[in-house]
Amino acid sequence: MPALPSGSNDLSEDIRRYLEYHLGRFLGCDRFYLYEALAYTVRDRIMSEWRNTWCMYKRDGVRRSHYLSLEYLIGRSLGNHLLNLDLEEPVDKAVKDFAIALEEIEDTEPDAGLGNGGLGRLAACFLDSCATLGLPVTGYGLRYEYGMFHQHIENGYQVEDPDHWLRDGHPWEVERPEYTQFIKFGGRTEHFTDLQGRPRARWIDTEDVLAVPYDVPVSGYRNNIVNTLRLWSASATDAFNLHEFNAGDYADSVASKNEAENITMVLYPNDANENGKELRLRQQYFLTSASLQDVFRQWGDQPLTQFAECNVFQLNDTHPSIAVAELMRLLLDDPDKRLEWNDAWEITRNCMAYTNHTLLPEALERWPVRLFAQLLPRLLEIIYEINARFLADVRQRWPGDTDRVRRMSLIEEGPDPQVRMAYLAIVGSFSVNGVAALHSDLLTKGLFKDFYELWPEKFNNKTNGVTPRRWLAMSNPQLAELLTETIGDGWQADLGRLEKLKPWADDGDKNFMKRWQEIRLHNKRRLADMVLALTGVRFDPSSLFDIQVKRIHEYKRQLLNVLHVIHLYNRIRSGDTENWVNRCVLIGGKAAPGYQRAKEIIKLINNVASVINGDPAVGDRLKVVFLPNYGVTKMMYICPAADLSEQISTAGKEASGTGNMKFMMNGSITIGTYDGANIEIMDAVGEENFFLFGLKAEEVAGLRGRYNPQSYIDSDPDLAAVIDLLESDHFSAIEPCLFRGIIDSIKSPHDPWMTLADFRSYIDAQASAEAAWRDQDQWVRMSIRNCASSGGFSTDRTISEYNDDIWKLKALS
Ligand code: IMK
Repeated sequence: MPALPSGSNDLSEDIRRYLEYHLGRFLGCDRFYLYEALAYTVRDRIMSEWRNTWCMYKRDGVRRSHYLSLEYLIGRSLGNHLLNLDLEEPVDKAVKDFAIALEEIEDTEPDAGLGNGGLGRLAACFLDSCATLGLPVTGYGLRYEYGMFHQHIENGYQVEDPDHWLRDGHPWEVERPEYTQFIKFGGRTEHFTDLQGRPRARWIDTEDVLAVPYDVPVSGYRNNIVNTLRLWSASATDAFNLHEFNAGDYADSVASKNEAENITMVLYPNDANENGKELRLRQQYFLTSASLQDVFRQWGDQPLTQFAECNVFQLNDTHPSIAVAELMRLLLDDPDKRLEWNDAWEITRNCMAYTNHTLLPEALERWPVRLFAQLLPRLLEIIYEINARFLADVRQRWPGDTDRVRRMSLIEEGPDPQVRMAYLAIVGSFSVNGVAALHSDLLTKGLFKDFYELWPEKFNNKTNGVTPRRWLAMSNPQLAELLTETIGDGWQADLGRLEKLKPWADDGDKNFMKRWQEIRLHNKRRLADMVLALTGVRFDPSSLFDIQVKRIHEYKRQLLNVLHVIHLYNRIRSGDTENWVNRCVLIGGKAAPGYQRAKEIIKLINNVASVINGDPAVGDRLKVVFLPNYGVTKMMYICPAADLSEQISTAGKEASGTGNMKFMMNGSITIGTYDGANIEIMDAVGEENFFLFGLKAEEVAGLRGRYNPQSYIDSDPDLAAVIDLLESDHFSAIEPCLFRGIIDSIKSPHDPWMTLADFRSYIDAQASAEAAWRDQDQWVRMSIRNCASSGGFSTDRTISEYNDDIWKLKALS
């Protein structure tokens, strides 16, 4: 299959052909059709390498990895492929024939928002790095009809709108109905003896659903590799319909079709909170079973004894952890497999690897046993058997330690017994990793202590990263150009080379520093335009841009940011403005629709913003906005324009963070707590190029039970003034007491996030940031040093570590 020509004339001809002959549109049509025609034109240029790559991976004996994730936060694809295939220039030229700028076409592509936040975006960055490193890794996920909801703000409150991203078609996917799988739900199990006289189980009377795969290409950076993301879509089986249709109940039959197709209808919009809905468990099993069956389909009739040598499954958190039991089921029950328990268990334990992404105990998944019994009866039997054998080992290792047995059981006993999914994942895996050094360490000391004592060799760390193709080359094209001019090409796929920038900061090269600053100013103007368009608030690009964008969650402490904003406002009001640094504060992020407190926090931010922005005494000294509908594409405009990156979670709560890395890579300076990957960021760049504040994780833990927020208020007049202003309804004049709940929560001795404990040290760190800002030369050097030290936060490094320690795949580039 020959590659297609990619000169600008060839491209232009193809775009026209798609537009007129395929889409039936003409010049002057809606821009979206130009995007579609261009996307098909580019996709054509991917096809032959896609097929070659797939053929290489399919050869017998090639060890492969399968990344199982309920979320992939992909964002836009066109620009990413143009960069990877080196097509930016010819396409830029080709679209001129259509009297439109490439950027305008790119702007019509909707984000593929099949994820909530960091966990989903990490999966997308991982796929990018796997392709760039030429590793045989396939992503498996769900093709949600509705992705992450769109957020708009009404009267200061979040309102959710459905994201029907597939409505106008998705040009990057290829449907492959020939690889459809059957997925079972419900029914009952039956035990029998097979012809060899061995006990066997069958799962029968099930209601089956079809899983139809859609493949999305994942191109590597200029290496002719194209990996695959396979997304499953649920569809009713014909048999299922026919049955009721023949019985004469047409309406019921259509209704049951809906029930089946509901499975992949919508992404659950919860990030690091529990949810517990039956449909979510259906989604998890649907993804897992379809993907495992698909891997066995490809395995064909090769001997199962070699299966574990050639396959590894990486579980993105516990969401697909039912894979442990499902792999056992397939190996035990499938008529063409029928292994003995021990052989099946040996394979399973050698195939599965689990990544944990949270330290919040309340976010650990548990499913009611009764739900399992109803929905997945055969899997529950297998989980019981795994548990029985596992607990026998625990008893043998710690005789008489019944409390330990109770603690480690896969089943949490009680009035409504629960399956502990994280424990199932640990018991069934050969590797368990956290996502930053502190997080991995805390897992072995806290949540998973008992398991660490049993199997210390399973536990390891893989610090997260972000792909520098999207988060530097694409997001910050001007800086990318300066980098290439200064240190040469090649940093895009070897980010450690950014180190070579350090002398330019140390020598204080005037010309280089001037260009650095000009580029940052340009990026800030671009962001200011977006802020103005979306909020009506004018940001002065010469101000300090202070930015916190991430999901709204109490542990991430957007509230601490707000307290600082109110403190600045108080200073302006009291005339304490000597040496003032003008500041634009931007906060953005979505709240889970069921998370009331997070939604109140959004309302508070908006109310504080409107009071401050509307106060003529404030002027340009302080601007505050809540930026609506934060997502992947917004971040591409935001991270190159931030001066200060707010990473202010309660220490010991943010597993890693990845926004922190995007900001650093683009030359922002972090103000942050000693938490997650912040610690590694600070180690890489040096404490003098980072604004550190707040309690350490062990201090937070030590304070628990003795935390007395009132004492901080009593001893800190600035904090007292902030709380007074909040309590005076200054920001809720027309709705008195609107923020009572929030205020009470931070004043409570039981506040798990200990916001007031860090107030003073946060205010001081903000003051240090202002002092640094006043010396612009110094600030620019710090900015350069942050970018120069960010090489370790490329997912190329992360994925290399996954490969060296866990997957052990051979690169095929
Ligand atoms: C996030 C963590 O909160 C981040 O700290 C981390 O950087 C990111 O994952 C990538 O590792 C969603 C989650 C989660 C746990 C459960 C659910 N952890 C993260 N997102 C549902």
